[in-house]
Amino acid sequence: MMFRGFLFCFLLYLNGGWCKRTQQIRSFPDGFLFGAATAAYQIEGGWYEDGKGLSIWDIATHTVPSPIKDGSTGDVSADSYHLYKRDVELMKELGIDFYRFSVSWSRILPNGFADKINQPGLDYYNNLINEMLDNNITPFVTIYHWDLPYNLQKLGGWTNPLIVEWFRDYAKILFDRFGDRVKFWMTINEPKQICYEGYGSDLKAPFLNATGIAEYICAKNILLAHAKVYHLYDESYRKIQNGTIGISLSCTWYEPASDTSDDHQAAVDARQFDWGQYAHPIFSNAGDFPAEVKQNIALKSAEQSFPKSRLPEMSAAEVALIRGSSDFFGINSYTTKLTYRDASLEGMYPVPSYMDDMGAVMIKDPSWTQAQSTWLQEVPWGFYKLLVEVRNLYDNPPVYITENGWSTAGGLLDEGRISYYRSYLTALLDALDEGCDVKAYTAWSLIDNFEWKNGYTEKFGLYEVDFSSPELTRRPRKSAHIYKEIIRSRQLNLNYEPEDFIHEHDVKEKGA
Ligand code: GBH
Repeated sequence: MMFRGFLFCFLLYLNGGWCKRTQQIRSFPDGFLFGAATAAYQIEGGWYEDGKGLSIWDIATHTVPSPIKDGSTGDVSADSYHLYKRDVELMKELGIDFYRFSVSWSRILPNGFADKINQPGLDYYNNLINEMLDNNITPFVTIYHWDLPYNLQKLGGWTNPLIVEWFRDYAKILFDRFGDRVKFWMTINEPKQICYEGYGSDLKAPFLNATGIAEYICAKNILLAHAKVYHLYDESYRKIQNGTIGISLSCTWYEPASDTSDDHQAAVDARQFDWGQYAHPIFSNAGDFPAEVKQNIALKSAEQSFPKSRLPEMSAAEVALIRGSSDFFGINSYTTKLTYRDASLEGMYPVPSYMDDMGAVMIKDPSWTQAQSTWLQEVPWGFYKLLVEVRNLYDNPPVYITENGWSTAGGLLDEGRISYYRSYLTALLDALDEGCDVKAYTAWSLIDNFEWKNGYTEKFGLYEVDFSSPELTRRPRKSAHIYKEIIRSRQLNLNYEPEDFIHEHDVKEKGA
C-alpha cells in the first residue's frame, strides 16, 4: 500500500516534539521514579507447594492438549518462590526505585474465599517485601494479575457479580498483612485483557470465548470490584498506612489509517473500546461507560433483536462509586495499530462480538520494527500521542507507566530492546515537555518469564533466565546495563555504551 510511506512522514511532521529525538542527553525531573515489573504466575513457580490452591492458569497449563505454544507451564518458571533473594540482588544491581510484583490470590487463599488463610503464602510475600525494604527497594503490589483461584472460576469468575465481594475480602487481607510496609497498590492489571482475552476469546485463561456478552459483564464487575477496594483502602487504611492506590490499563495507541472521517472515527472507537471502556468510568468527570461504547453496543444489540443492550447499565450510585476511584492512571503501553473502517468487511467478525461492536479494523505498518511477539512493534510516537490524549481526555491525571517493554527470541546482546527503551523514554520526555504529569516508569520485565499462551518463546527480561540450567541462572542483558545508567544518572544519553558488559555467553552460543 503506497499511502503508508507518505503516512509515516506525515505523522512525523505532525509530531513536532518528535524532532527532539536528535537531542542526545536529556534529564528526568526530580522525583521521577524508575522500576521494573513481574507477575506472580509468570515468575514464581511453586505452583503446588506449601498449601497453595490452584489458579485458572494452573488448570490451563495442565490441560491436555496444552493450549500453550511450547506446551510449557509456570510450575517452576523462574522459581522466584525460592529465588526471591537473588531477584532482589538484581533489583539492587539495577538501582531501581521500586519493584512491581503481584500476589497470587490462591497462594494466600487456596480456595479463593477468605475463610482459610495460607500462612506459608503470607510468609513468602512478607519475606520478599522485607528483603526489598532491607535493600531500599520500594514494593509496588498488584493485587490481581490474572491468576484467579480456580474455585472462583467454577462459579463464573469475573462474570459473577459476587466476585466484587470476594475480591474485596482478599484485598482486605493484603492491606491488613502487608499495608504497614506497602505504600503502592494496584488493584487490577489490565481489565480489558482479563475480560476480552479471557472471557470474550480464547487468548487467555479461562478461554471462555463468549464474545459480545461476557466481556461487558466482566467489565462492569471488574470496575465495581476495583472501586470497592479503592474505597476500602481510602476509608479504612489510608489514614494509618498513608499509601496510594490505583489501577493499570493496557493502552494501545490507535492511529487513523487515513485522513477520512471514517478512519478517524474508527480510531476513536478502537481507543474507547480498548481502554476508554475502563478509563472513562474512572477518570472522566462524567463517569459511566463512554458514549461510543454505549451507542455502538446498543445499536448492534437492537439490530440483533436483543431486548436490551448487551452492555450492562450502571446505576447512578454505581457511576458515582467508580468515578474518581484511582489515585493515579496506571498505563501499560507497548505498541500502536493503524485503524480503519471498511464496509466491505461486514461479516468479518462473528455476530454478536466485541470486534463487531467496535467496528474497526486494525493493521500494523510493515515498516515498523517488529519484536518477537507478533503484536508488538516499536512506534514511539504512538506512545507520545497516547500520553497527550490521556492528558486531554481526563484532565491531566497523575500517570504511572506501569509496564513498557520489548520481546526478543533470547540472547544477552539485545540491541532491539535498547533501541525500544530509548525511543519510548524519549517520547515520554517529550510528553513531559507537553505538561503530561508522568511520575514513574516501569520496565517489563525484570527477568524472563512465562509469557502466557506463548510460554517461554518470547523473552521480555532485562535479565536473562537460563531455563535449562538447574539454578535458573539470571544474567544481565546489555539493556540492563543501559537501564542501570539511565537510573543512576537520571538522564537519557542515547550514546552511552556500557564498559562492563560481558556477553561471552552469546559468543559461545553463536560458536564465535
Ligand atoms: C502485559 O500485557 C501483561 O500485563 C504482562 O503480563 C505480559 O507479560 C506483558 O504485557 C507482555 O505481553 O496489538 O491489537 O494485537 C500486554 C497486553 C497483549 C495488550 C497483546 C495488547 C495485543 C493487541 N497486550 N495485545 S493488538
